[in-house]
Amino acid sequence: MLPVAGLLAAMSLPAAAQTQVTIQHPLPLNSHYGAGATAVKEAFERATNNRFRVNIQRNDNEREAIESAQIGTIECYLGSTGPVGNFVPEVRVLDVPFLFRDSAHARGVLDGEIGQGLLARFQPRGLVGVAWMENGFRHLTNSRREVNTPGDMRGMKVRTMENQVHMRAFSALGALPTPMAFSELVPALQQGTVDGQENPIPVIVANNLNQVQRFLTLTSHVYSPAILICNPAFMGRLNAADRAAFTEAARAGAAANRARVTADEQSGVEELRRRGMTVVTQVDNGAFQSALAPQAAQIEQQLDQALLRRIREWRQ
Ligand code: EAX
Repeated sequence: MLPVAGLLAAMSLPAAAQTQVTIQHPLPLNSHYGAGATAVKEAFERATNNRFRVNIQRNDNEREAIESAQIGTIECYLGSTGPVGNFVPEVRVLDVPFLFRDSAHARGVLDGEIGQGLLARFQPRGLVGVAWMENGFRHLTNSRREVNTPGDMRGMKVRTMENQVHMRAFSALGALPTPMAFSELVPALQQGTVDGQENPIPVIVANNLNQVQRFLTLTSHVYSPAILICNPAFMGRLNAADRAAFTEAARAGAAANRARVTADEQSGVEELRRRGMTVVTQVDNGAFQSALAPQAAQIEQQLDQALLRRIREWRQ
């Protein structure tokens, strides 16, 4: 609820006088991304006395939304880093399966000098990496059978994000990776074009993927960052105070987004069981890591190995 001053300011400013800022993200408003975007909106509008109006829109094609932020048809994208490696190749280092030990490790790396150094790589690519957020650890769902071991995935058509590292990893596990935008996922699952997909619990719950997937295996095979990316011209038009306010609002967004991921991960598995999914909780991650090992070395050879080492060695 806006304080009275905020309401008076909002009432006093004709909409035309407000600078419009559009943030697109791929999920329902009632999701971990919606929570983050709403927190950015409320913090930035309050800090600028409503001189800016933040419009939150859903666009479930992440690559398209990032392209729109790059050319300036929207101001910002909030979503997973899935397709980001196609724009900023250095970010692919974050896509390596089993790289992060847990959320604390991932959040600490991203909020520290390693993550801030990666954000600096966006500017030369015509984007501004404003803040890291979170999608969560990804798990496998499918419509065919329980998956307890890598062998159970053999021949399974699995939708992946348009992400080269993920595609190579699923090939190494004997699956048939099928990359596509999130916007195409549910129709592909409904039509049987693919048997399975992989996403964090918050995404599975928010999109009711239990309606098109019977089995969930808690593989935690890769940590999926999210990110707030904005258009350079938009950021350049902000004066120093407004830019500081926007950066602070992005921090508030990250806190709200991560809190919602934590909550969804705590309640989501039971909720998916309640909705009828069969959930494999005891997963031998070592078996999946061993199955990936031969390919992992090749995948990592094409990435910044010194940075990978720093990430693995990072401690609180
Ligand atoms: O960002 O494409 C995906 O599977 C993403 O995880 C989803 O759009 C949420």
